[in-house]
Parts: sequence; structure tokens; C-alpha cells
Amino acid sequence: MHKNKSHSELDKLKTNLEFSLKQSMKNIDSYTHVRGESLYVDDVNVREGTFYAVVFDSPKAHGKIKSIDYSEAEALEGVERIFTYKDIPGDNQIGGIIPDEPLFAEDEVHFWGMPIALVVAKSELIARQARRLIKIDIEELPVITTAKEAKEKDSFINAPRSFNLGNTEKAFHDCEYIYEGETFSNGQEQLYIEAQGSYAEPLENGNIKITSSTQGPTAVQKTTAKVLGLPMHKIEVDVTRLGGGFGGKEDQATPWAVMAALATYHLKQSVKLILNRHDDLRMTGKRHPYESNYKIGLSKDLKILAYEVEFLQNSGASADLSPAIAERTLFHATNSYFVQNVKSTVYSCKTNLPPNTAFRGFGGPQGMFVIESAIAKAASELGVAARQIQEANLLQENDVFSYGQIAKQVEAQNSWDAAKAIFNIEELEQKVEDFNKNNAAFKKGLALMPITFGISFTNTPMNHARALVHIYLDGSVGISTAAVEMGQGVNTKMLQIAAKIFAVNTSKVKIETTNTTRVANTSPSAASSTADLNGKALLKACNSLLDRLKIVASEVLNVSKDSIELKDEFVYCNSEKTTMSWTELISTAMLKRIALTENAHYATPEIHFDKTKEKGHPFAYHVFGTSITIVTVDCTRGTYEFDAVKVVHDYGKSMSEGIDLGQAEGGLVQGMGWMTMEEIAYDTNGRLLSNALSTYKVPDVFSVAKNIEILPLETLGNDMAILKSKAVGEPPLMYGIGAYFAIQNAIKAFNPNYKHKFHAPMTPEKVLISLYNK
Ligand code: LUZ
Ligand code: MOS
Repeated sequence: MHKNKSHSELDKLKTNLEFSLKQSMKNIDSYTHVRGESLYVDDVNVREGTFYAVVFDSPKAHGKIKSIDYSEAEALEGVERIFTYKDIPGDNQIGGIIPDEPLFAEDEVHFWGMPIALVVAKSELIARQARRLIKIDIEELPVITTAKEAKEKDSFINAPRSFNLGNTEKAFHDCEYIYEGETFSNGQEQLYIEAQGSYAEPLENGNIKITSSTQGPTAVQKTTAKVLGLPMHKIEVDVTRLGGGFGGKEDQATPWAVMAALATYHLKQSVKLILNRHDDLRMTGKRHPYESNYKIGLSKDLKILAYEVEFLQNSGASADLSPAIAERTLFHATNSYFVQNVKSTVYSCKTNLPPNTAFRGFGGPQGMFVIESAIAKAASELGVAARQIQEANLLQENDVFSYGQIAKQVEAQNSWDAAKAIFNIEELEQKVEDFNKNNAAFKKGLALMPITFGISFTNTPMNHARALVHIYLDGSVGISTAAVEMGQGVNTKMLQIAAKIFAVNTSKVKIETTNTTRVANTSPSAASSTADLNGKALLKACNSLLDRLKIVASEVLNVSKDSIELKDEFVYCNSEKTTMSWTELISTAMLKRIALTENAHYATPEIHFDKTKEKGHPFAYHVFGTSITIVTVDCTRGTYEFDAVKVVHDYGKSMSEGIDLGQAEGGLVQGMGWMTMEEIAYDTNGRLLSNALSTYKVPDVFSVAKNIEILPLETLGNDMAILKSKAVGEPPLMYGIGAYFAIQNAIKAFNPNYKHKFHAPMTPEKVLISLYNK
């Protein structure tokens, strides 16, 4: 914002923004974001006497707790109390899918950073000082940090799962070429800008209100109730917005909220618990690292006839969302390709790392990386371009996925062809080849990456949402849904829906906080499905109200209901503007004692999945697209820069082009970061080495491609998507996988003896070693 712009000018800008209910509507949060007025958990007005808490966590990755001495910490001036598992009135259990995770460690610790106690004091500073005075004696036990080691020791979260199609064993007999190999993809830190945190306050009658930075308000409510031994109705959870989630707050926002509530329960006072960056990095789980092995068989004309893959997921010390993430890995194991014979298995391996958790893509990217590696390996062995193999196997209409769903409205070939044509792939490839011929110290590489991503929670029962709409008697509108705004722009989309149905200016619509007393029993904002599920519920609620209002207008005007239409805040009759405004319509409805509140429920139709057969139709639809990535590697230093990433993406009929483009760009860059520079490192004792932003590097403006071009694919959209505007949160992340293979190709151009390696991220160190590896 320009400093010299007056408030009134800014307000005018805001009004203009509100009036532009166009496809390109701005994110409604942009106004308060740039003014620093957007509210996060840390901005909640704390009440007089509020306490501050920090978490005391395990300084070892695995062991028996011999003794803990809290006496010095407790004696520190300003320390109110230290809570442990002994203070829990209900269950010391926060596991969502599998009950295998205590809120506080009891006799054993299972990862470095595992919460043991909560130190509550008059200030955060005092609480931190007190934490340092706690003495703990741990008898160390063997530490497992890798999935492979866990598998060797039979250390699993649950039983493995397999999706199978056809008969791979038989199909391998018919293959002209067969390749096998191993891959590794590392974890990834969500790195939301707003760290984990919550604020709990006591209400009357032992009720507790929690303000939480969570993607899943109901998960927080349910788990808090369980740990405190209270019915859910005594716990209210409120969320204004998150400073980023990326999956990291789907499940792992919960413990901090429960801890704050536990302290509030005992102290009858407000308690604020906000992790600082170091605590957050050390205590929370990340994207799952995967160690995998594959076997791929091709025919002479490069058709993939058989594909076998075994995924070892590094789940960490407890289940968290690992089983669901493992499942999505299987769903996306063949990415955008049709493979007739598939055998895929995933093992959730129990290790002594923090429980790994949801991260944009939710196991899908890990699955896709392996088949892209298998294709790259085959291509390099056969001396063909990977894109020939990719192209020969693209998913077509009515192809079947390994999980039994028949592919419909498939845009894999369409987006691939569009990307090739629009960006002129032959010319791009020629330029790379010419450059490589004429340069010894720098080499370019190019890679295509098609994506196919299934939309819906893979767990069918989670695919539902509700919306609550009030029209107030002055014609202004208040909307509550289960959608959590985390920067993805879902509130803007909700507002667009209501404004569109009621034909009112967007300034007439307010999106309320996400609150469990207004919308209950919700699924988290996740799985790219938030706008679809909540938007459809909202659409239903608004349409019911609209229907009611049309009856009111038709009675007053003495015409048929079907002749009534709302437009520009006026009632229209047979396309003619009447004198009755929206506001008059609402006051008339009030006089007629018509309900101006509506609650609607939406559950995705058609989807189902049978886990006993591992077959079904789990996804409402799929999102498609293709990226082309071009990189230049500095062959003296091993560093690289991305020249361009060019994408054709299937938005369906985007209802919000600016927001969707933002999601696509952000996802892409986050995927590139995962594949190239973001390197999670634990030592063999299970201690996080990349424990600060100085040792964990995410893409910045300098490491993003110089030229990112994301063009919409012209498609019909999908009726299961909100207003035919397809889900956009996660799919674009997987375009970033192309970055890995572009670098591989550049290395190969420099070092012809190079054998492709599939060990992500491809950091400059690894590039340098690869360039000179004979
Ligand atoms: N969360 C979840 C997700 O619980 N189920 C899913 O299928 C999913 N997919 C993507 C991201 N989060
Ligand atoms: Mo997510 S990975 O949609 O919370």
C-alpha cells in the first residue's frame, strides 16, 4: 500500500473491490492482509490474567522415562503450574484414525520433540525459562529413523494395503523391456507462516471456548472433549483464518488446542499456547518420506504392460493420518497413465520421528514420483525421451483405475496435447538441444509432467458439509460454513456463491468465522474439497431461501413464482425490473413471518469404496493438466535455475480465476521446493537437524522459475464441482515433480555416463556429485 494514500481513498478502493463481482474477483482478505488487520490466533484479545504456556518435550527419540524433576521449574517466580498426563481427567489419547498417540508421554518417549508436559506461567518468557529448569532422565532405547529399517524390524503402524489390477506376473512375460529400481522422496515441512497455536478461555458452567489455528475445528472439539472427559457441547471451537495450513493443521493443530484447554479446565483462566518456530519444527510431523521400489514392464511400442510398486512410508511414531495418506498413494500410483496390470502395496512404517502428517497432495505426490522415476529409468535405458513413454500411456476416456473407478471426462491427452501445441514443444526441445551443443559449462534439461488427481476425501463418509445462512432484516447476509480460510481463498468463493444466488452486491454478504456451534460435525478443510463441499451446501441453502423469497414477491406482485427473478438487488418480473428492491423484499418477507434463515447439508453423491475388495468409485471427479519444466544447470557449481515452467491446467469453469491461478502457482512452487531444495534431515539419533529457517530452505523469489505460465484448459467443468469450477488446492503441486526430471536430463547432457538417480530432493550438492560421477 502506498503510504500517502489516505484512509478514505483506501476505503474507496475497498468498495470498488466489493463491487467487482467478476470472475476475477480479488481475495476478500487482501484488503485486511495488506493493512495488517487480518486476525490470527495471536491477535485474539486476551482477557485479564491470561496465562501463557510452552510445551516441555522429549530430548531423546526413544526411551524410558526414569525420572523427571519439575521442582526448580515450579519454584520459578511467575510459574503457575506444570501439567502432565496425570492431570488429564479423560483419556490421554489423541489418535484420530488409530488410538496410538498420547497427548503427553507417560512412561516412554517415541520421538524427539514428543510432548511430555505443559508449563504454564504469567508470561511466555517465564514459561520458557522454567522449561529449561526441568530435569529429565531417559534410558535410551534403539532409534529407527528410516522406513526400510522399520520394515526390517517389523515395525508397522497397521497392516499393509494393496491395490491390484489384472495380473502383473503374467503380463511381465509379454514385456519386451523390464526395469527395476529404487526411489526415495524426502519429507517436507509445511512451513505455514502462522505457527501452531491456540487460545482457550473458560466460559460459565465449565464450558470452554477455543480459538485455534486448525483446518479441522471438529477434530479439535472432539479430541478436547475426549481428553477432558466432557461432552462435545461444552467445547466451542472458533477459527477466523489460518496463516497457512498446507495439511500441517489438518490433524496436528489439535494437541496444542487440547493442552491449552486442559490448563483452562484446571485453572479456570484463559491460556494461550503458541509454538515458536523452533518448537513447531521439532514437535510436528511433516510430509512422509517414502522409500519405494518398482518394476516396470513395457511392450516394444512403449506401452506399460505391467507395473509393480512397493511403497515404504515413513509414518513416524504414531499413526496420525498415515493410513489415509498411504491409501492416497495407492490411488495415485499410476498418475496419469492407464496400466492394465498393476500390483501396488504400501507399508506404513513406524519409526521414531514425529508422526508424519498431511501435506498438500496427501501421499499422491509420493506415488506419482515413483512411476515418473520408473518411466525416466526406462527412457534413459532405452535411449528414448521420457515423453514418448508418457505419451504412449496417457489415460483415456473409460479406462479403469487400479481401484476400479472408470475414468470419465478425462483431460489427460487433451491437456498434454494442448501444452505441446500452445508452448511449441518441438521448438522448446530444439532450443535445449542447441544450447547444450553450444555450451560446455551450462546444460539445460526439459521434462513434461502430466497430472491426474482424484477429488474427494478417499474416506467416503467424510465427504459432506453444511452451511447456515441468515438474511438479516436489513437485507444483509451472514454465512457460516465448515470451510476454514487458510489463504486459499475459500471465503471469497463462498461469498461469490451467496452474492450470485441473491443477486446482491458482495458488500451485503459477510462470511462468519468457522465455529462449531454454528456448523457442527464437520470434516476438516482438506482434500482440495472445501469449496466443493461447503459451496454446494451453501448453494442449497441460498437456493431454498431464494425460492421462499420468490414466493413472497409473486404474492405481492400477484404474478406466478416462475416469472420472478432477482437481479442487481431488485425483483424482476418476466425480465422487467419492478420497483421492489432486495431490501424491500426482505422486509416484506419479515412482515409475512417467513423464515430468513436456512441450513443445508450436502453429501457428495455417487461415491463409494469397498475396502474389503479395494475397489469402488471413491472420487467425485479428477483434475488434469500438464507441465513443461526447463532448467539450466551450472555444471561447475551444481547449482541450477529454472528458465520456465509452462502449464496447461484443467480448472473446469473457474469461478474465481485470480484465486485459482494463485493456488496453481503456489502449489507448483511448493512442489518444486519439495523436489529440489527443501531437505529435511534427522541425525541417526532422531534429532531434527533442519530445525530452523537457516538450515531448511524453501523457494524464494530468486529460486522460482523466471517464467511461470499457467494457462487454463478449455473444458466443460464438472457438475460435481462447485459451479463447475474444479478443485484446485492440491493438484498443481504435482507439476513440480517435473523439476526433478528436468534436472536429471540436464545432468545427463553434461555427463553421458550418468545413470538417473531417483533420490529427491535434487539439491545442488547432489547435482554436483552427479555431474562428475563416472
Ligand atoms: N485428508 C483426508 C486429505 O483426511 N483424506 C483425504 O483423502 C485427503 N486428501 C487430500 C488431503 N487431505
Ligand atoms: Mo490437506 S493435505 O488437504 O490438509
